[in-house]
Amino acid sequence: MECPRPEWKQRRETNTCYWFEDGDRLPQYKADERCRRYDGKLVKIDDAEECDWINGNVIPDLSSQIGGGNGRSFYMGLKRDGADQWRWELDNTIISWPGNWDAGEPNNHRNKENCVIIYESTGKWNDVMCGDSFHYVCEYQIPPQ
Ligand code: MAN
Ligand code: CA
Repeated sequence: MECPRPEWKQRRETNTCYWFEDGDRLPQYKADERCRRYDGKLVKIDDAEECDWINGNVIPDLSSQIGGGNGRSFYMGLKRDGADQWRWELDNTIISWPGNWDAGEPNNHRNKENCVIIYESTGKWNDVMCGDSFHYVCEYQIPPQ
């Protein structure tokens, strides 16, 4: 099986496909809608290992795929729920590892930051307002044969 589009990157160990969109910048729910169009979801990062893989292979600056994208940020599929816990939209589970937060994050600035971005230059995470527009990373799981 293959990824939904040729430009998606496949992680062979897990048969997961990833795609960074660095054309459009969209609010979080629109970014998720866009991922769904390809039967994907905003990316779920299960553990430190997957995080490293994504930073090394998917996030353009860090993996030097295109470079020159300083200062850009990418949405992932993690959201603060009503009980103030970080929950993955992909499968509605609570995050089960500490995450890759930037220093001082998540700070819930002005009490309005319920979504999460990845900084391109460092791979670190920051909570932001879901209505703000950013690039995004989609994930697609190739079904078992
Ligand atoms: C600063 C920090 C971040 C916050 C943004 C909001 O960069 O306080 O935590 O998310 O501002 O613009
Ligand atoms: Ca923040």
